[in-house]
Amino acid sequence: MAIKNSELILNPDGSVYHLNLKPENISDTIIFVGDQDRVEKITKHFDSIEFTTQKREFKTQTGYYKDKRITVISTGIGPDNIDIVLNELDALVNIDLKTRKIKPELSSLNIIRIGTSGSLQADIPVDAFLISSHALDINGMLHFYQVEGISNPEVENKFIEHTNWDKNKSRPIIINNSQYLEQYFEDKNIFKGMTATAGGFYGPQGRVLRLPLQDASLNSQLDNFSYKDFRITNLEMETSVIYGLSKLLGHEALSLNAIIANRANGEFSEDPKKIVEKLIVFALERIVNI
Ligand code: R1P
Repeated sequence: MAIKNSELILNPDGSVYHLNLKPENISDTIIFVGDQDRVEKITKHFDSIEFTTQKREFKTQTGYYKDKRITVISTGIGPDNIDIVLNELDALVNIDLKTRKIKPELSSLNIIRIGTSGSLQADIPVDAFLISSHALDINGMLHFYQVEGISNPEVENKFIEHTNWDKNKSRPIIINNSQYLEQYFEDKNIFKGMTATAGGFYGPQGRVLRLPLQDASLNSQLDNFSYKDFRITNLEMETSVIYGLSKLLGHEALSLNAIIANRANGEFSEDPKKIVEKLIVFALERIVNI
């Protein structure tokens, strides 16, 4: 059955509504960044750039780094934007935009997030790199999809018990990364751990300016959660929904974090731009092998 115009919205030129992209504009290997200004910090390393567009916070460039065709796209901040970016990217490869029908053979994208993040653990210092082995969703957007098959109820229940999680908030969901992609980024200097993804920067990450929190102890409960090999290493705002939607749609996803703050000891990187640049160079060198 054809997907209605109101559900899959296309621009007059046939591109998808928010991203302004057509199928030929993207590679199957896609780097996500939050900040639109970070797109060119990546593509400045490319040998050639064949395509550039931007609508709102969604800036996209596609080109070649060595022999690898790579697309870089900025998602802006937060889970709601990831819902738009992942659904529209998936539509570009898995829906025939002319007939508006789902293609009989589905394609899988390789998605690598290069983002910044705050460490929750004293032993994971500022300027470190961290691969999200799992993501802990404390935001709730994913509950609008059928997530039963991708969650980890045993660990989630331990987390709910440990934090005395308020029943008025969405149930936390834990999602695994892509083991397929992780093998390309193995390195003895990179930390690994479970990344918590919050749906906001202040209250949802335990920051108090003028508003009191529903649960002022949540950050310390995140820090000291420990069950089997699981501990929560860092906080940011996209990884769980990138992992969740990628699993549901059949794509591979991995989140690479430059640790620019340490919430455990209050430190902030003296040169966050430098550590992000270092992570970009590292990631590109590994992405060419995928
Ligand atoms: C908040 O300042 C933003 O920074 C982090 C968070 O996930 C959030 O998007 O990542 P990026 O630097 O990749 O945007």
